[in-house]
Amino acid sequence: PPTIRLVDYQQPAFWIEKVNLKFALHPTATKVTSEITFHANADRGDGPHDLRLDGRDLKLIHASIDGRDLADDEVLCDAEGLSVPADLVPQEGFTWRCTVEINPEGNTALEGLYMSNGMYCTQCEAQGFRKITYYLDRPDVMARFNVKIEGEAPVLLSNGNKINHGSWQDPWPKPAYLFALVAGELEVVEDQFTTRSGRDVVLQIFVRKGDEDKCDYAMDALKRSMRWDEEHYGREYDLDLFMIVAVDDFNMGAMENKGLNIFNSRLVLATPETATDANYKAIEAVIAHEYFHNWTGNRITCRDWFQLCLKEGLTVFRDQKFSGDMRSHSVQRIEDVLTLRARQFPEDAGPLSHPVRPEEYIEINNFYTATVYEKGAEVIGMLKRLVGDETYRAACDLYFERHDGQACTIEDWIRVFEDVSGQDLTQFKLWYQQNGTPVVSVDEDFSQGTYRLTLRQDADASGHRIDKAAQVIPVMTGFLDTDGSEPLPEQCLILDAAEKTFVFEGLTAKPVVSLLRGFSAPVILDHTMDSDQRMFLFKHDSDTFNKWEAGRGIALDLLCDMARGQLVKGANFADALRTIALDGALDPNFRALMLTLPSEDAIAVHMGHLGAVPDPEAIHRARHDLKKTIAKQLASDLPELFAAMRVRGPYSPDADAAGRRALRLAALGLLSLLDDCAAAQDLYWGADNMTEQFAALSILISAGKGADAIDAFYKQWKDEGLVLDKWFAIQAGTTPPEAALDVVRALGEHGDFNWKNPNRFRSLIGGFATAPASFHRADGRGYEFVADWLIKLDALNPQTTARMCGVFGTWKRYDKKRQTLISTQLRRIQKTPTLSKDTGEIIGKLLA
Ligand code: B3K
Ligand code: ZN
Repeated sequence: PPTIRLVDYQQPAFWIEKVNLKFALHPTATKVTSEITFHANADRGDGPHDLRLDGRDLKLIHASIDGRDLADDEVLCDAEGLSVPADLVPQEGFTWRCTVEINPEGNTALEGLYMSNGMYCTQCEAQGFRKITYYLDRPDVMARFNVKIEGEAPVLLSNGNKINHGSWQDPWPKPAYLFALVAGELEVVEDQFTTRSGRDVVLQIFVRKGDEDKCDYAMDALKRSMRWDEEHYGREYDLDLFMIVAVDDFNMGAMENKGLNIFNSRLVLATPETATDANYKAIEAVIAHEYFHNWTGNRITCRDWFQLCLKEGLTVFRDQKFSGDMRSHSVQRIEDVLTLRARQFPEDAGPLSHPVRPEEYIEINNFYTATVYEKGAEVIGMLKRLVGDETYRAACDLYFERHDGQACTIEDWIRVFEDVSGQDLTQFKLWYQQNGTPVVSVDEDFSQGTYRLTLRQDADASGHRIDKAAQVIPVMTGFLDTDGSEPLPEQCLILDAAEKTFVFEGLTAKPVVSLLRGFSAPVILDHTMDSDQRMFLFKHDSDTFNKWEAGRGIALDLLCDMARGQLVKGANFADALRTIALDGALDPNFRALMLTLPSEDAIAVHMGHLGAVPDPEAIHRARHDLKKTIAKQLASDLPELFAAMRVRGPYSPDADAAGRRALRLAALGLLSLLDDCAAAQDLYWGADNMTEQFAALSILISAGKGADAIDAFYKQWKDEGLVLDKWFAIQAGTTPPEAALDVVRALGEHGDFNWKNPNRFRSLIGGFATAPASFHRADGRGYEFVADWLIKLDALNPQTTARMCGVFGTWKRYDKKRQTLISTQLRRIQKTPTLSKDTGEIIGKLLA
């Protein structure tokens, strides 16, 4: 398959003004008739041009240009589309009509038009529209769509305004990737919203019968998102109708189709009994994310797919700030950084590393990555910090004003910031162009009242950054005296050279420096501190992020030493942790985060930084042992903490209640190491909400005491697909490593393991592959098991398969024996005769 390159971008030879689509729905033989008005692209100035349209898996029935039917030999079809020779194409403009036949039921890739549980639905981003009809399937071609749907179903939906049953008109020009169609027997939950300029908008959530009572939270989150975007970005909704549809078979989380968002049902449906606090939080974030795309993505879209971060990085940044406003900014920041470090840092340090704006791809679906999304959001955060809040808002205003209705590039985005701020952002732009995570190292010197702080930026251990130019790194910095007071105001140091020294005068003693407060840049901070310094910051830093970070640093050092077989005393740490856990002045959610030890994967990464080869089994044991040390230190406090954090009254998913539950359950996790899971058993059998029921189940399973609860849980929830996903995932992810493979093998045979459903597949296979000590078992059987499933799924669903191949992304960090076992499996996958281009690209990179 060919490599597509950013430098090769060229505008299309023709633009599209208008599209009329007619769908005659049939499960295996849907007929799609399109009437497309093309006109010449005056900017091209070359030609004459063939008409070249994208199309895949389409059966062409009939085609005409300006009413003249084209003969078979006048249309040249191939695997990627069709061409009509230039001499048959009126170059100034023409109307193309064609009818194709497609098979929604046979579409297991879930891209284009497909069926999920008897309902028709679409997924067109990035290049699914070409599986619906022949088209210029590229985001810079924006057109007005009219849609007519003929079918039996009582609900027939498409984008824009409803003209009558099955007939839709979208007044806003859009690229084909934002097209959507839904048809089926669906129930609707309705509400309304009045925009600040007085437009009444009908809000509808479509679900399967029986799920109507699970939409309250999503609806509420939608209304809060709409208000937030008005207040914080001045963005109003622009149609009279906003629809969300929940579907069970979906490759990703959700999709921002114009006026008709389609969601994985796990990100819409929630009741206290079936959804956890984490589920509620994710629903709120993703509802907001997709809604925010209406301006950052839809009204202003991407010129080409290399610019994906233009909409995704910005929209993630927006949804993170929204969640922070709804909940707690300090907790949100810690969680966002945890995600970044868990997903993006390893990606950037391994064979799948790419810049926030990639310069080449084989399959664009492989580039919906943590780098484009999460690092893309970090880049926006830095930009905002560098220009200041007011300038940021003014630049965004200018962006919306200048580029509304256009398909844009990162250059357009940077330019509004340059125009508004007067700053030259050429160097800043390197964040979009250079891959790898910068490492910032630190030197300090203090003499006669003068404190010198030298910051350096370097290549990371993976070597990706060798020979790269220095980037602009904002380092928020605080200074502490030995009594915890701050002798200097916090400041943002700008490291924009390979090395820079910052000088501070008039200090009476060497300060304890608190660097990279709030995680002000996505870098690895290499700041050698002894444990006393760390402990000092852990106790005294006024920046909650760095307070947390200091505690985490201590824990990581301890865990690494333990995993390397050293005898360590965690008592000091456990004692400091105890003070924080019991500090009623601190947010319970923050205290819960503090009590949660770094993940096994994070420990492996840290060992890598220290030059050690991680042993997944030793890490698993070390983590367990440190937990036990902490539990013992807190022994007398835990029952009380557990009881005190109980939330009385009816369940509410709000941040306060969720934070208390998080702390309560963290306490329970520790307590269960001392009381033989007695309290966890009680909670499991008495729980009245899924958050507590599921947490208790997880504790019981990881202690090897879950048998009864596992059975009961299944019986209780076997008819609730989303809860059953949890049942598969928790067993795959928390069964003790010795037993995990047998358990997932058996679950793979379970009657409810519908592996064609992406949620179910991810629950079981993904759940197992992200439990390091199970997946990386020394005999390599974990790798073999996962590879078997990936090969099987690839034949049906390349997108979900390729994404899950990422679980092998960190393979080079392990020992030679494991590396050999993994590469054997990767080669086996690669040899699959029918291997998809999606999976082929990822495996090729992993093996390169
Ligand atoms: N834009 C979609 C993602 C599409 C993924 C295509 N493989 C959802 C989102 O980011 O909001
Ligand atoms: Zn998005």
